[in-house]
Amino acid sequence: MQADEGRRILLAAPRGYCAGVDRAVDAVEKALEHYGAPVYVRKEIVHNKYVVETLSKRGAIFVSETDEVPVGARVVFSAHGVSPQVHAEAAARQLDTIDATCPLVTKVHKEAVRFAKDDYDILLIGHEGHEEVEGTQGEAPDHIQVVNSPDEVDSVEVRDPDKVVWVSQTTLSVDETMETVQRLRQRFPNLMDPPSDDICYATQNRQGAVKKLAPLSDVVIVVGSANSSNSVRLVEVALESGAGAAYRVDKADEVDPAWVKDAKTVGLTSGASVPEILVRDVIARLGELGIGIVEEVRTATEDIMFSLPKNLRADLKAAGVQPDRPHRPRKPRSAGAKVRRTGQRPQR
Ligand code: 0K2
Ligand code: SF4
Repeated sequence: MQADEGRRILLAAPRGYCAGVDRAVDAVEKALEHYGAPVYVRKEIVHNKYVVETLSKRGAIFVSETDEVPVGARVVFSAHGVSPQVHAEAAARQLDTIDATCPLVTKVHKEAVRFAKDDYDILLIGHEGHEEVEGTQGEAPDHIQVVNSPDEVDSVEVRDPDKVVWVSQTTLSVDETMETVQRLRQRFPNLMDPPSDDICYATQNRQGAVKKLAPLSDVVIVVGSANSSNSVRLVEVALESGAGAAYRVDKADEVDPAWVKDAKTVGLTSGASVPEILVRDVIARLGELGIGIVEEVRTATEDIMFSLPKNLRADLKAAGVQPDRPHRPRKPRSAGAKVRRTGQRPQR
C-alpha cells in the first residue's frame, strides 16, 4: 500500500530493553558462549517469548524449578529475582548459579530484609504469583503481605498500625500504586515510605512516554508478551491517558489491519523485555498498511548500564575475555521511514 503522508507513527522513547533486561539476556548469551550449551535458566530469563525462543535455539534450557536442573550443573536466575529458599535449593544441588536478578530488584529485597529486621509489617504492593513478588516476599515471609490493588487495602490487617511500611514490585503502574499508597495511608497515617522509588526508572520512563503520545493517538500498539507485567501496564496507561484504543502484540503479524484502518496516528511502544527488532518489524508492518512516517516522542534519555553478574564476569576476565559490554544504542528507524524527533527532555 502507498504510504499516506498524513498518517504517522508516534514512536515512544524510551521503550524496549532496560538495563536489567540487557544484563540478564547478555548473561545467558555470554554463559552460552563461554561455558557452552546447555545452560539452564530458572523461569523465563525475561518475560518475552521471542527472547526465550531465541536463547532456547542457542542452547539455553528453561526450567520451572531448580530440581529440574541436573546436580552440579550451571543455572541462571532470571531478572525478576529469587527468594533465599531458591538459593538454598540450588546450593543443596551444588548448582553453579549465575544470578541475573536486576540490581534494582535486589535493592527492594534488601529493603524488605532491613524492615523485617526492624520488625515492621511490610505491605508489598504487587501482583500475587508474579515471580518478582514471590522472590521479594520470600525474603521475609513472616513480615510481608501482598497488596494486589487499591481495592485490597480495606482487608489489610497489621499488628501495629504505627509500624507499617510499603514496598513494591518494580514494574507496576505508577498511578495505580500511588492510589494504593494513598488508601493505605488513610488507614495507616504513619505508613512509612521506602527509602527510594521501588518502581524502577525504566518502568516510570516507559509509562511517561506513553502518557505523552496516547492523547495524540487513535490507536496505541504495545509490543510485549502477555506475561510481561510492565508491557501490559503500558496498554492500561495508554487507555487511561486518552488513546482511542490500545493493543498488545508479541510480534508484527499480530497487528490486525482493522485496528489501524481509520487511524491517522498510531502510537507505538514496547515493554522493558522487548528487543528492538520486534518494534522495527511492527514499523515495517504499519508501513505496509500505509503508515510510513515515524515521529519519535522522547520524554527521557537513559544511559544506565549494569555490569554482568560477578562470578560470570570473573570467569570471563580469567579467560581473557573482555566482560564489559558496549552500550547498545537504539535506532528508531525502519527502511524508508522518515524520523522526526519531538519533545526531547533529558532526565536520567
Ligand atoms: O514486567 P515483568 O516484571 O513481568 O518482567 P519483564 O517483562 O521480564 O520485564 C523485565 C522486568 C524484570 C524485572 O523487573
Ligand atoms: Fe530492572 Fe526495572 Fe528492568 Fe526490572 S524493569 S529489570 S527493575 S531496570
